[in-house]
Amino acid sequence: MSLFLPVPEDILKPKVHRGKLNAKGFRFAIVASRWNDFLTSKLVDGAVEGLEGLGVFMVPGAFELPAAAKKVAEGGSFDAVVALGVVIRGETPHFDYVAGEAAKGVGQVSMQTGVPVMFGVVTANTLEQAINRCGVKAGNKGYEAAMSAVEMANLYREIGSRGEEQELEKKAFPHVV
Ligand code: INI
Repeated sequence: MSLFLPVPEDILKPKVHRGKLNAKGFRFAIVASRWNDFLTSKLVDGAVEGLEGLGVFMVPGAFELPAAAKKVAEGGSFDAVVALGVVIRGETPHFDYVAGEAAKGVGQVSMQTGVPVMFGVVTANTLEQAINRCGVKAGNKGYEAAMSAVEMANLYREIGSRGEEQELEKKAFPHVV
């Protein structure tokens, strides 16, 4: 005879939280660079397609994206920020500094502000690679970043409301929690 009670299978399964892809009711900001504008504008078009409640903020180059994203995130008016730009490798190490700072900075802003900031910057070795990632052969990285922003905004809302639920549980059942 088994000493163990049968446990319903679904109790053992962890609940997987995945942000919905529904942009309704959220506000999104796009920060985009003017460098390589003929391509960056395609990323902005792609992102705009997937978002609502939009504010678009232009900066000179990808290097300036993190600072502008931080200002926007700290303003408290937006649920997520999408940073868009195109950096193409040239003959000098300049690419590495610009692309590196943009990537690192965007990540830092996300962590520091608690507002999800997407990295929708195309970093390409050639002009052809960049063109393909701005809506030609390899998708539109602006649209993809926008979808990630929608997913993260939904997920953050869910995580936040789970925290509130737990606070209520603690108040209602202090002897249990
Ligand atoms: N900015 C870009 O967004 N893409 C590039 O390809 C680029 N290149 O090649 O130089 C670029 N440079 C400008 C940089 O982002 C800053 O705006 C500038 O250095 C002033 O801080």
